[in-house]
Amino acid sequence: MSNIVIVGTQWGDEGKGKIVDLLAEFADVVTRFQGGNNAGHTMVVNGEQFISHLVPSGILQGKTCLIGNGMVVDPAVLVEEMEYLIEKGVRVDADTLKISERAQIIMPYHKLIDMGRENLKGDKKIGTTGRGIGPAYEDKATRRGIRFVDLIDPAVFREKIEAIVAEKNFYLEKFLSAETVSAEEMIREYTKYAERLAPHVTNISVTIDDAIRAGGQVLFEGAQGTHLDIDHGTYPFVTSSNTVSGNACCGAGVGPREISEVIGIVKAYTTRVGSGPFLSELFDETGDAIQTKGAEFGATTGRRRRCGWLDTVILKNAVRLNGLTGLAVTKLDVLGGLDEIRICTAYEHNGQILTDFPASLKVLEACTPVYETLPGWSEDISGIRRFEELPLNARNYLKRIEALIGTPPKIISVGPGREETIVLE
Ligand code: 2SA
Ligand code: GDP
Ligand code: MG
Repeated sequence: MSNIVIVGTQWGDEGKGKIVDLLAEFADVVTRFQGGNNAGHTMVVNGEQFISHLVPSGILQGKTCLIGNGMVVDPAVLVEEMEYLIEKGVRVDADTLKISERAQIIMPYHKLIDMGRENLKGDKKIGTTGRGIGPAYEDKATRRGIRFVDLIDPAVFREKIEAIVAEKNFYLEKFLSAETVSAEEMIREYTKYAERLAPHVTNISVTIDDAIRAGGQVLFEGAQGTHLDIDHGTYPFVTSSNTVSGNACCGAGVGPREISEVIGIVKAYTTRVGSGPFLSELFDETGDAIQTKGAEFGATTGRRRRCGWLDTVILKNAVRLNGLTGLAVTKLDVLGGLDEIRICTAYEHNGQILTDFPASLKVLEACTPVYETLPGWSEDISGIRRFEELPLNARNYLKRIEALIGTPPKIISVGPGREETIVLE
């Protein structure tokens, strides 16, 4: 039995939802540990598509799903997502969905501040999802956040709201010229969520510990990607949480000795949504073709994703930062039909070759990508289920990735469906 962390290696949207749903068959518990409804995780089962923003991607496999303490949760979105899943016939009750009593609550003022700040920044904006993620983590760090344990206690909730509302309104009105909020309206609205969600609120660290002691297997589902990590990503063009595997421990309440495997999800090319550096970005018809064939639109906001070649400088960074034990390479099918495929293997900066990802955005902006070129394949590979049956050039592409970053692919995904998968070993 092993407890596995699954993380994105690039800038998110690598296909974590699909791989978590697939691996959840063998798990007992699936937990998210960071982020909120900025995430959009897609699962396709029997041709039907499900997109989850807060509920872990193990829910379709009927597993116990946990919302970790490291998350920031918009209760309106959670309730809506639960109703959507129930309507689709998925079992969502107090046994299959548990919420950490320590998870932070996203309030209406967090969303208004997020959007207000982005508007003020104009073309310097981060390109956030506008879901209030940054401001909610900010209040957590400055110890003014509201947690689920507070939400479900009416007196505590009222006290916390009344203590903060004047300050939030001052900032919204005077600094952001944004609309303000009403304490009474928030209390009225959030009381409904509290009543709906209270049966699900518990200590999920204990739930995980009980499962592990009973010999069960736990999957830790990362959101966003390694290069959106608040410490290790392309700061300040990052999200406001730690997305790397180490945060699975903090964000779910387990010790590091419980983790035995870390799988990095690698999209066979690179995408990014929002602003920020992206060295191997394509601005030509090849980029457009990948964007169209890969249907690269944000699963939360619908924004068009920027597309480019695979970049092994960032992948090597992800291997080290997450301690990856294996890869799941997704969307290999999307590269079919290209004459040539390029891999960015290093960056050139003022005549020097860099193979470690630089921290300075100024340095990154002055870098140019160094590429190697491999021959492509023309076959449709979406029906292939065995590695040996892949076209030679597709196999060579995968072998080259392994050689460049030193970590083996364990799963190859050739389509969005759960079954469109090649499992190695
Ligand atoms: P935020 O909202 O504060 O977390 O935004 C900060 C940056 O993090 C990026 N970010 C994402 N990048 C890729 N995928 C994400 N989820 C959605 C998806 C995105 C969407 O699954 O497609 O629908 O637009 C995600 N969430 C946050 C964000 O673009 C900013 O660059
Ligand atoms: P996540 O945030 O990492 O879970 O990824 P998203 O769900 O935001 O985006 C991945 C998109 O690619 C979704 O629309 C998936 O259905 C789709 N997808 C996943 N794996 C594959 C694959 O191997 N091939 C193709 N063509 N699509 C895939
Ligand atoms: Mg996504």
